[in-house]
Amino acid sequence: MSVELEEEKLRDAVERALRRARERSIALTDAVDDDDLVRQHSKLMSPLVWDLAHIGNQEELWLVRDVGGREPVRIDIDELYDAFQHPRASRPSLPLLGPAEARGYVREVRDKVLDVLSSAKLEGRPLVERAFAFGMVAQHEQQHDETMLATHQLRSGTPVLDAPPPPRSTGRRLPAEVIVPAGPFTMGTSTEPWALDNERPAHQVHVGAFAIDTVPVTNGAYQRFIAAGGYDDPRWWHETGWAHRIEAGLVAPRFWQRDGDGWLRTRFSVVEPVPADEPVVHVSWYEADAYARWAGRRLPTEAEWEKAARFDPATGRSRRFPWGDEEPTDNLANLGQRHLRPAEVGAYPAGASPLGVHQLIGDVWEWTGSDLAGYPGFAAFPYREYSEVFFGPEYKVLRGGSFGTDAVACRGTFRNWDYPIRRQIFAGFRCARDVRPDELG
Ligand code: AVJ
Ligand code: FE
Repeated sequence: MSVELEEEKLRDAVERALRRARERSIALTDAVDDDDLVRQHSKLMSPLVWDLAHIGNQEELWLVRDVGGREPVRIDIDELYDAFQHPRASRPSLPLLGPAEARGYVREVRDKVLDVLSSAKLEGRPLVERAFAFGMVAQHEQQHDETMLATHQLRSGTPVLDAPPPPRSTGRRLPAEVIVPAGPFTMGTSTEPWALDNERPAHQVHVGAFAIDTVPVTNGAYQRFIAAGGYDDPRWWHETGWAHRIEAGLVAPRFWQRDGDGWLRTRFSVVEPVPADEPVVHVSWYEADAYARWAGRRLPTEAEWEKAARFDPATGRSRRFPWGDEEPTDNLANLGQRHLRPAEVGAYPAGASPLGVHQLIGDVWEWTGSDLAGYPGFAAFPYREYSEVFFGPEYKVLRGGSFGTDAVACRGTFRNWDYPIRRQIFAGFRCARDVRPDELG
């Protein structure tokens, strides 16, 4: 392929990613009235109208001013939309752009960006190499779209979002777990064009033999933990987790309520029975950790999760995704807010990894046992506040993306993080365990 043609394809891919993100931002903000847009639905979240203008402001900073070298659109509002200046809880009291202003602002920025895209050099400096800055901005918008979806889940009122149900399980019986033999594998990436700084560089990691669940832990399995008194027995809980469980009065995943002997959940304002075969969602790291200990298991480390997802024993290579190097399609993973819930376990056989681990990508974010840290050779790029300032023991890593995550912000190397008490994100988990040498055959 000629260089010109390749570059044209790259510009088209950028434009599609930006347009897809914007369609979603508009759908999520047009779904509610203005009053709802400016209201804070939870102390944990920004008003939706803050997310919208913040998306535009980041796009302006990186693509209009830096890449494009153009005049600022609104230099006066940078401080309002700097996530480090104002904690989420204080954002409703700021003199924010109103709904109409915010919509006008993001439109104006986007018009300039499409113009910048038509002539920007896509090589020469790291920020623009293979359109990195554009990819970063599309991912940023989609990350906030997932955050806005979580805000919708926290919102009370009449239902406003709707989507077709995900595919059902094939019903084929799967083994409970998969054994991953000991040995090195390549973790992270140095070649993925739009990978963020914390996914880099690629490096060899030696991982001991372990077993990992074929599918995420289901609501049905999680209900057995509850029924067995799992929330009342400190033996299963991390010390800090037990203190939190008592203080916060945790008895079940967030959004669940008892219904006789069973459970109901509220999902985007609809109350429905908890489906036994779907991955559990809206649990904290502490709850996941306690469940695993109760089950005689543990959470996988981040390296174990990534090896289960990417390692191909036939070639020794690490793939971009469990199924191979091709971008996700509808039959491979439940991503992109096409369905507003996780799919039953066993619903995506084509998306399994070479070792036979299912639904690693999509459905629910998966808590790992690991703290967020930089890989050996980590270099903050293009700003320390994307990830470096969060490195340390306060944050636990999540992997794999959820039904609310867009494909542009999800791959085998992608890393997410949150505090171990958080439950508003679309997070579940799967378990792992050490294996004895005699199990390796
Ligand atoms: C990587 C999802 C933890 O939402 O705080 C958005 C992504 N960074 N704007 C977050 C992010 C800056 C980030 N997470
Ligand atoms: Fe942001």
